[in-house]
Amino acid sequence: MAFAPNNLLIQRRERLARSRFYAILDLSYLGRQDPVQVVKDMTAGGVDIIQLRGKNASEKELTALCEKVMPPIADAGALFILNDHPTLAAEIGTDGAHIGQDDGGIPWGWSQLASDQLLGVSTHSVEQALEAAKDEPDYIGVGPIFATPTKPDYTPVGLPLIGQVKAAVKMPQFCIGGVNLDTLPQVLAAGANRVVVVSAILQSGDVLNYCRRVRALLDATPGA
Ligand code: TZP
Ligand code: MG
Repeated sequence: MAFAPNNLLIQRRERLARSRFYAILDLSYLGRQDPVQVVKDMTAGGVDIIQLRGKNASEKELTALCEKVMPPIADAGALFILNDHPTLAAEIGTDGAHIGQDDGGIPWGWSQLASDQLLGVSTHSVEQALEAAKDEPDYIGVGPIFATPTKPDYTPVGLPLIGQVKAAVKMPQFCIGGVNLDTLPQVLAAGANRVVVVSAILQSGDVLNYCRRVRALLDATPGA
């Protein structure tokens, strides 16, 4: 970023640097679950960052949902990121926004956000990670590691990309796509330090217990 980081941005970056467990409140998996209870269970279960992802939701719906889930997330000391809508994220005052490769680019993302907000970007190859690194987002997503119904149009990148991206760029990287309790040991063994879990949590039937078990596996594998 071109300007000097302010205190809130520094604090958010410090919290991001300590974060290893990122969960997504993806509205396509929420069903009849209460979003406020879900985020409370996620944070009680050890989630560090929660993203709201509502591909079919209007800005009005997203705003209303943010207003509901932000207080319990903040009370629990977790970070809250809005997917796809940095302009709205700035209006609402989230901790940050996440954009994909087709969303207008990292400089555009920064231009929409307030100076104290975080920006993350999805990457799907070493080349994209290196390209993203030039614009210094706060973190990157790396994946989808495995095939996933949450992103059905994407070809899985496979476990080897984890080590390749880790060697290529230094910013925090969150491995995503098909990460669940069964696959997490392989993802960690491949060198991942930070992971994102979506459908496995929301389809588990017990968000608190599922998150606790993911957290326990992460804690048993010290971050590199
Ligand atoms: N970006 C890459 S894979 C993915 C996103 C948003 C979805 C991951 O979801 P799941 O259900 O944890 O496989
Ligand atoms: Mg997007």
